[in-house]
Amino acid sequence: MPLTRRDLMKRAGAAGLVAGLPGLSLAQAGGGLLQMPPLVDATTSGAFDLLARSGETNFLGQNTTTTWGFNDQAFLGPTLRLAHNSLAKASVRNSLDEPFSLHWHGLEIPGHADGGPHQPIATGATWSVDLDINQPPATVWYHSHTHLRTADHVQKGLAGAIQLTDGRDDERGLPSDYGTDDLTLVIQDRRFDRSGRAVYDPGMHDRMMGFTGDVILVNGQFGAQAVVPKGIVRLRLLNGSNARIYNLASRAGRTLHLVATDTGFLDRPVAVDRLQLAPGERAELLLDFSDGTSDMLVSSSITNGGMMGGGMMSGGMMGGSARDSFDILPISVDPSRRARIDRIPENIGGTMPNMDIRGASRRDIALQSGMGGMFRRSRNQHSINGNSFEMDRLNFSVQRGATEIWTIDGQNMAHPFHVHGVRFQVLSENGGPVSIHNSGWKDTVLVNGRAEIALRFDHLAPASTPFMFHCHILEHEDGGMMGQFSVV
Ligand SMILES: [Cu+2]
Repeated sequence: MPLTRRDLMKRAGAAGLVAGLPGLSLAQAGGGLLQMPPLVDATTSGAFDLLARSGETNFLGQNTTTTWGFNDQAFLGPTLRLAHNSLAKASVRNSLDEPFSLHWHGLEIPGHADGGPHQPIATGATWSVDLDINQPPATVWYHSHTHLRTADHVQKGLAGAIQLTDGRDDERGLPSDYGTDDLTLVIQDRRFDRSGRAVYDPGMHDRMMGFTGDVILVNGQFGAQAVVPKGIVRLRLLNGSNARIYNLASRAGRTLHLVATDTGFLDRPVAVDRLQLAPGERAELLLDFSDGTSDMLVSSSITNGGMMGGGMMSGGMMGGSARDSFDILPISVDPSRRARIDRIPENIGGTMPNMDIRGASRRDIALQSGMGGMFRRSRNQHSINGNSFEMDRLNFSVQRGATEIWTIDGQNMAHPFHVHGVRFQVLSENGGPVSIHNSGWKDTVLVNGRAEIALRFDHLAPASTPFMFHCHILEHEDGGMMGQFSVV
């Protein structure tokens, strides 16, 4: 008789560490079939509602955790499908007992619609906002961006995926049947106590390095298995973790065909054998399951070394105790179903970034978590250019239509750097060429050393609702590694 998930969780509870059980693979965990978040298709209606609510979630078959979600979900929110060039009327209601703001991560819209920390939605209130969307198709997302509370809120579940579509994926030869050959995968890590409750209690080390967990959830599920048709399958990956960087690969050695980065399609698929995905980043992959054999999406060892790690991210295990290789998602093939797409397309037709940077002004951005911060009384251990984030201080202002080149300097450890209101081009990494996964349009880039990016500011953001730029390790963001600028 196969082990049930409950059996395994009981054992895991005894061991105190679910994912730490020797030999426990997700394929054995029996977490059921992977569920997609419910799809809210607003491409026709041009309107959608999100109701933030509290609920109970049983992640591991033991005790439940009080979590937050949207609409019918106790944890996370629906996938929103929006037209890439449309006006979408959003209505966000707060039935939680504390305020939150909701940021549309990757949407290129004006500051007044951006949902940053200056736009909290009070308990019982509704935020109605018009999202005037005009940008290439992409997988973007929404999440809490609440002053000092983003890390806690995203852990609780205030996040979800958004598909920006132009309805032309058939022409591109891309799978687009939601939940069948087109899977949305929200990847997050969590810590659990012995009773199976998710815990978020960041200590000093977590606030310095970012909070990571030893259990990986996909769409809020642990141990669930995806079943796909024979043929080409599209994975829309969203790293919704607070701090963990994944280094994704196929255990069976399948080629990963990268077709999209954060904010747009590539011109053609690029074959890679692994894909780095940092917090806040998205990527779309095609995998070929024509041969009918099963697989496991895994994340191999990757440690954000930080101050103890010699200043750079390392491929090896650091410090001895860190466990950072994971099974992410077992994928098996239903041989009775044939996928609509049976070969990897040669072209996708996306526009690769090639910004005109003549005359662009330059700006230096230093991401800092000073040694001194560890010992200061201040909550703000992190800063940018020497300043921890303050709600009432604008860091700078740029002219609408201006193009700038920013040099981002990430000291001590790798930081995923995100800018609101724009998509950007990565020009160089550590003075050299740009890695493949950063070659398309981006809104978040993992800066491991130094990176140069080019940005053009097309949307207005007044000083009252400015755009944020920050590290997407959420403990760093809340700890002050964030700034804000207006576009006038
Ligand atoms: Cu950071």
